[in-house]
Amino acid sequence: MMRPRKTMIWNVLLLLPYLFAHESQSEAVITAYNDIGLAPVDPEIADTVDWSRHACRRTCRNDAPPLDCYYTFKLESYETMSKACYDCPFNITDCFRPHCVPADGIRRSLLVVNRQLPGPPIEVCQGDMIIVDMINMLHSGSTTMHWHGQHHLVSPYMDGVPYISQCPIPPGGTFRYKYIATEGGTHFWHSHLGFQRGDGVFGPLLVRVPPAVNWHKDLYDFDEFTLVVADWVHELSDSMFLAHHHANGTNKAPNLLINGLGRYTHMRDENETLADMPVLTFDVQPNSRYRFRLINAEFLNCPIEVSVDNHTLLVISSDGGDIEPVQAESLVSYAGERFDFIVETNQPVDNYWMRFRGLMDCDERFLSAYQVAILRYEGAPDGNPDVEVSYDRVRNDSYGLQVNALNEGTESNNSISMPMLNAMDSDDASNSREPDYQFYISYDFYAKDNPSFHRKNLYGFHQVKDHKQRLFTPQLNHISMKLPSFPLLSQRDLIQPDQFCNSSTVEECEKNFCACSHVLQVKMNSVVELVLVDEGFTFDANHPFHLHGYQFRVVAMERVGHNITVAEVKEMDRRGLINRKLKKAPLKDTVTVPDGGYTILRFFADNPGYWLFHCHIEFHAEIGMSLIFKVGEHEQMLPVPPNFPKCGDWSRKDGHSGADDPVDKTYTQNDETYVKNLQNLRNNTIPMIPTIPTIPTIPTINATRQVPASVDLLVTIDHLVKLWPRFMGELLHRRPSSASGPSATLLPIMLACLVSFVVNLRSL
Ligand SMILES: *[C@@H]1O[C@H](CO)[C@@H](O)[C@H](O)[C@H]1NC(C)=O
Ligand SMILES: *[C@@H]1O[C@H](CO)[C@@H](O)[C@H](O)[C@H]1NC(C)=O
Ligand SMILES: *[C@@H]1O[C@H](CO)[C@@H](O)[C@H](O)[C@H]1NC(C)=O
Ligand SMILES: *[C@@H]1O[C@H](CO)[C@@H](O)[C@H](O)[C@H]1NC(C)=O
Ligand SMILES: *[C@@H]1O[C@H](CO)[C@@H](O)[C@H](O)[C@H]1NC(C)=O
Ligand SMILES: *[C@@H]1O[C@H](CO)[C@@H](O)[C@H](O)[C@H]1NC(C)=O
Ligand SMILES: *[C@@H]1O[C@H](CO)[C@@H](O)[C@H](O)[C@H]1NC(C)=O
Ligand SMILES: *[C@@H]1O[C@H](CO)[C@@H](O)[C@H](O)[C@H]1NC(C)=O
Ligand SMILES: *[C@@H]1O[C@H](CO)[C@@H](O)[C@H](O)[C@H]1NC(C)=O
Ligand SMILES: *[C@@H]1O[C@H](CO)[C@@H](O)[C@H](O)[C@H]1NC(C)=O
Ligand SMILES: [Cu+2]
Repeated sequence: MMRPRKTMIWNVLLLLPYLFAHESQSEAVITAYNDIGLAPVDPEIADTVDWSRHACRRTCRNDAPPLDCYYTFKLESYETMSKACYDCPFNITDCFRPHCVPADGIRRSLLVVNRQLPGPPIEVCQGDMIIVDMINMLHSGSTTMHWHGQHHLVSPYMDGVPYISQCPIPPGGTFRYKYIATEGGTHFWHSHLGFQRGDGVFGPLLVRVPPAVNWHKDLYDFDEFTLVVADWVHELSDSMFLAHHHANGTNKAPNLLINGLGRYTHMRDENETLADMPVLTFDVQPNSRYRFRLINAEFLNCPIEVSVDNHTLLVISSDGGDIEPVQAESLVSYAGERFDFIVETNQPVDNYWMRFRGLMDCDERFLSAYQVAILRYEGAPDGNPDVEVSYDRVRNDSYGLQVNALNEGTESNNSISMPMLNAMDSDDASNSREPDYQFYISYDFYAKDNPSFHRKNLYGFHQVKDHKQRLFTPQLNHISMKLPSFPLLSQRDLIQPDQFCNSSTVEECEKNFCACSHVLQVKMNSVVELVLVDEGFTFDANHPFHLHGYQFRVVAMERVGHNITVAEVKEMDRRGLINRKLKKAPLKDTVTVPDGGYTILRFFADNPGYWLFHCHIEFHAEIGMSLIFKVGEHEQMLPVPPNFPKCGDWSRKDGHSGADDPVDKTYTQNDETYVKNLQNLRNNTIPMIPTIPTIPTIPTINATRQVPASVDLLVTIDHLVKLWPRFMGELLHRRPSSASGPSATLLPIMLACLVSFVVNLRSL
């Protein structure tokens, strides 16, 4: 077995001729449709237009001006295999009728945007303005939309995190998201509220870049294919969550969907005719190279192993950060991650399986969840590949190693872990400066009386005899996140001095259950190192972590043993046993940590604001497996646009909508306050309708390029001056060194920005 590093070098060497051989190829062609979306789209027709024909989906050119790209998203509760599906799957055409959400053929309730699953794709060119009118048509339940992978350098309040960047959008409410697509690459949008992502509220967000800043443009001929993977259960995720957290219900997914399609069981009609649900099929030409953009939109603990029979994957990018290409036999992706890979159709004309195999909670110990898609060469019959397919799969090492394997770090000889990959982008402050802060963030599942699921003396953790019904609580540094009742960023004037906590302000949280607003504060322009430690005592689990507002460098990742403590990791580091690979460390925004091991990240804190850092498994994040980075001081954070929706806690005695109790150790409901409030209500001394966030109008964020019509001229100028270099850096920083001169594409953007900046100054 070759050592991984050698293998990688070998791979890169193999690629060099490849790079040059195709030097003359032009960029991959994306067809421009020029149909819809250059002006706001009427909500009436939002669920009947074909969003994949959006005018912003086009070939990105070096010298083309950016566009304003409009989308109208209607969020609704809905049903799979509804009457819109007619005879699906007995008539396959019917499965693709408008508003038919076939999923895997099992009828269930779900949530959809514009009655499709996945939701409408957003496909733009870097520098475009994305404008999404989010209409919440749920009967009950609020929402927010997060643009996973975008950093919102000049629009932090558009990050879509409830109680951090904005108020939840109430049922019946509308909110206009508006931001510049600065981060090129494969991203996705998804609801950040509750478990809505698990119920279907997600879709692709692809930001293509012009050839001058596209490192790998010569490695592929077509850039048309997106793969959105979802772990699929057969009930609403709310009811699954409740059954698992309060009783003996399962938290394991039985199936996966690829772009909303998949098989589960044979379907049978009234005459016992059998039919299979349709699976995703890619029609390809022989001897071509196809770029696939893989998005892991999952919500449970179900890492996916991806492979294509008889083909290799050339992995070129992850989370929007291009890497030196590596040839892989397969790759593993975790919830929230994206990978771009190229498949070369160099095999005999035939049908081939693309396999998606669930690991961890989806593996053969549980329900063996897997799914397939078909790679169909032109000229191959219209059917399944001849090979039988099942959950089992044999790795073929002659094709290469696996990338990002489960619970394997740089110690592994059988896989290529993230720190072994090399970023295409040049080194920057994040990996060339000594860190100003180092934070250890450790976690496990703890046997604590988390009052949400175990009430002391009633059904305390150890009182419950049926071990299946004992709920271990996942926590970061022994703290469960308790979000405030108002958004920290947009209503920061309400923050109380003692509102935040962290491991240095709390006590005895290893024994007791602690919940509070967990905040780590760093100064602007500091380098931050995070040492994530998965202690690994309780379960063989695995958590992918996502950081908002930034990309980080993955500088180390190792599985040490079945279990490990922070003290042991510190000791290893002191003794020089932890090797940080700083040079060319890959840039990502979501990363896994081996169970019983660590992953070390570094980022340069130049984006001021409150940014969430959390496990991307919804069942974990929603019960507090998250913390917040406060970067910079309030004065350094961008002002909030005028009329930005507000919300908060209406029940305070002092009438001040405000801070939660700093630390909630034992969860004592303040009965006195409650009763008083109730009396107040009865006496009608305070209005019956609390000040819920009503969002009657779309907040008027001025339509000009990037300066919010701000409240304070001085603050705005100050901010722009500070953020300008970073913003330009964002747009420019992926320029390959080989590109000729400064990117011509970006000059118009810069000019547009400058003009709009001046215009805005005038208008203020
Ligand atoms: C299948 O459904 C389509 C409409 O969705 C219809 O045009 C076609 O005739 C149907 N095929 C059969 C065999 O019924
Ligand atoms: C949960 O408990 C019930 C009995 O209370 C039992 O019938 C059922 O099989 C259990 N489910 C699981 C997943 O263990
Ligand atoms: C089932 O068979 C009956 C009798 O042949 C036929 O009338 C009916 O249309 C069939 N149903 C379906 C769904 O094909
Ligand atoms: C794919 O690979 C398998 C195993 O190497 C081989 O048996 C099979 O013939 C190949 N399929 C095609 C269509 O070449
Ligand atoms: C692995 O792939 C090679 C072709 O690259 C093939 O010759 C060999 O039979 C495959 N091995 C297995 C176990 O399929
Ligand atoms: C990897 O290979 C090296 C050298 O052959 C060996 O010392 C090491 O133990 C191997 N690591 C694992 C995890 O097998
Ligand atoms: C911990 O919280 C306290 C109180 O909010 C704060 O002063 C301190 O800076 C925090 N520590 C870190 C590392 O952020
Ligand atoms: C920790 O891991 C070791 C093996 O590496 C095992 O022997 C031990 O039982 C584990 N400890 C706990 C508490 O699980
Ligand atoms: C509400 O009314 C009750 C009598 O109906 C009175 O005792 C109480 O003091 C009132 N509470 C407030 C807050 O005014
Ligand atoms: C945006 O700003 C322009 C001037 O820069 C002004 O004319 C226009 O009314 C503003 N639009 C909104 C929606 O505030
Ligand atoms: Cu987790």
